[in-house]
Amino acid sequence: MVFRLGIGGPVGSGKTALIEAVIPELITRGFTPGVITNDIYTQEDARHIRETLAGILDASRIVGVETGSCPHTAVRDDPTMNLMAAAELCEEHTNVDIIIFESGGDNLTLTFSPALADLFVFVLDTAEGQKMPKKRGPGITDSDVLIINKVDIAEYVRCDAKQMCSDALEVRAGNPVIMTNCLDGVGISEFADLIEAAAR
Ligand SMILES: Nc1nc2c(ncn2[C@@H]2O[C@H](COP(=O)(O)OP(=O)(O)O)[C@@H](O)[C@H]2O)c(=O)[nH]1
Ligand SMILES: [Mg+2]
Repeated sequence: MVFRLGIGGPVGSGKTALIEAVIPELITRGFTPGVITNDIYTQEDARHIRETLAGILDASRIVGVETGSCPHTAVRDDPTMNLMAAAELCEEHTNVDIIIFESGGDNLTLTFSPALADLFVFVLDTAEGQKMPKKRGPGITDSDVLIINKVDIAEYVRCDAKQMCSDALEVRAGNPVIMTNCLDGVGISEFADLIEAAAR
């Protein structure tokens, strides 16, 4: 059984960086991951992950899907392209036990089809503004895990990250919020704990 993780969130919030940070941690914990990225016109994120994780994750385990359409379509409305990419990945690498899907960057309304993801992770960052959790949207209220990334730069963008976190917790009915710095690894083992708990 392959566990599937869907990572969505606004453009630039740090979805790719989160994947690059958590994969080595998942490998250390005994997982054999694969990654599928969604970009509208390119495979830029797949290329970035291959480069960052060179020597850690084999390039053939990182697949770029060019959706050619709005990210919602490819991961929520009709996930066929992603389901096919996952099937091919698992055929080529029969030992893959966890697949991380990165959606194309989008606004607050993105969600993953339950046909595609077992665990839905939504990524915000402090530079988008402290106000974001108050604006709600299904990623913020209903995701299984909400990440508030770029805690390292909060002070420079006049964002009170702790307040942002408590505003988020208030609308999430007890579901977790993790504060991260994906470039330095802050919060990543906490994130891996939640993945491990859900996957096993
Ligand atoms: N300072 C800081 N920059 C970050 C962090 N995470 C990602 N970034 C940077 O933010 C930019 C966008 O990140 P990326 O992962 O490509 O975002 P995506 O569009 O959501 O996949 C890149 O320049 C990253 O290096 C973080 O925790 N702190
Ligand atoms: Mg990305």
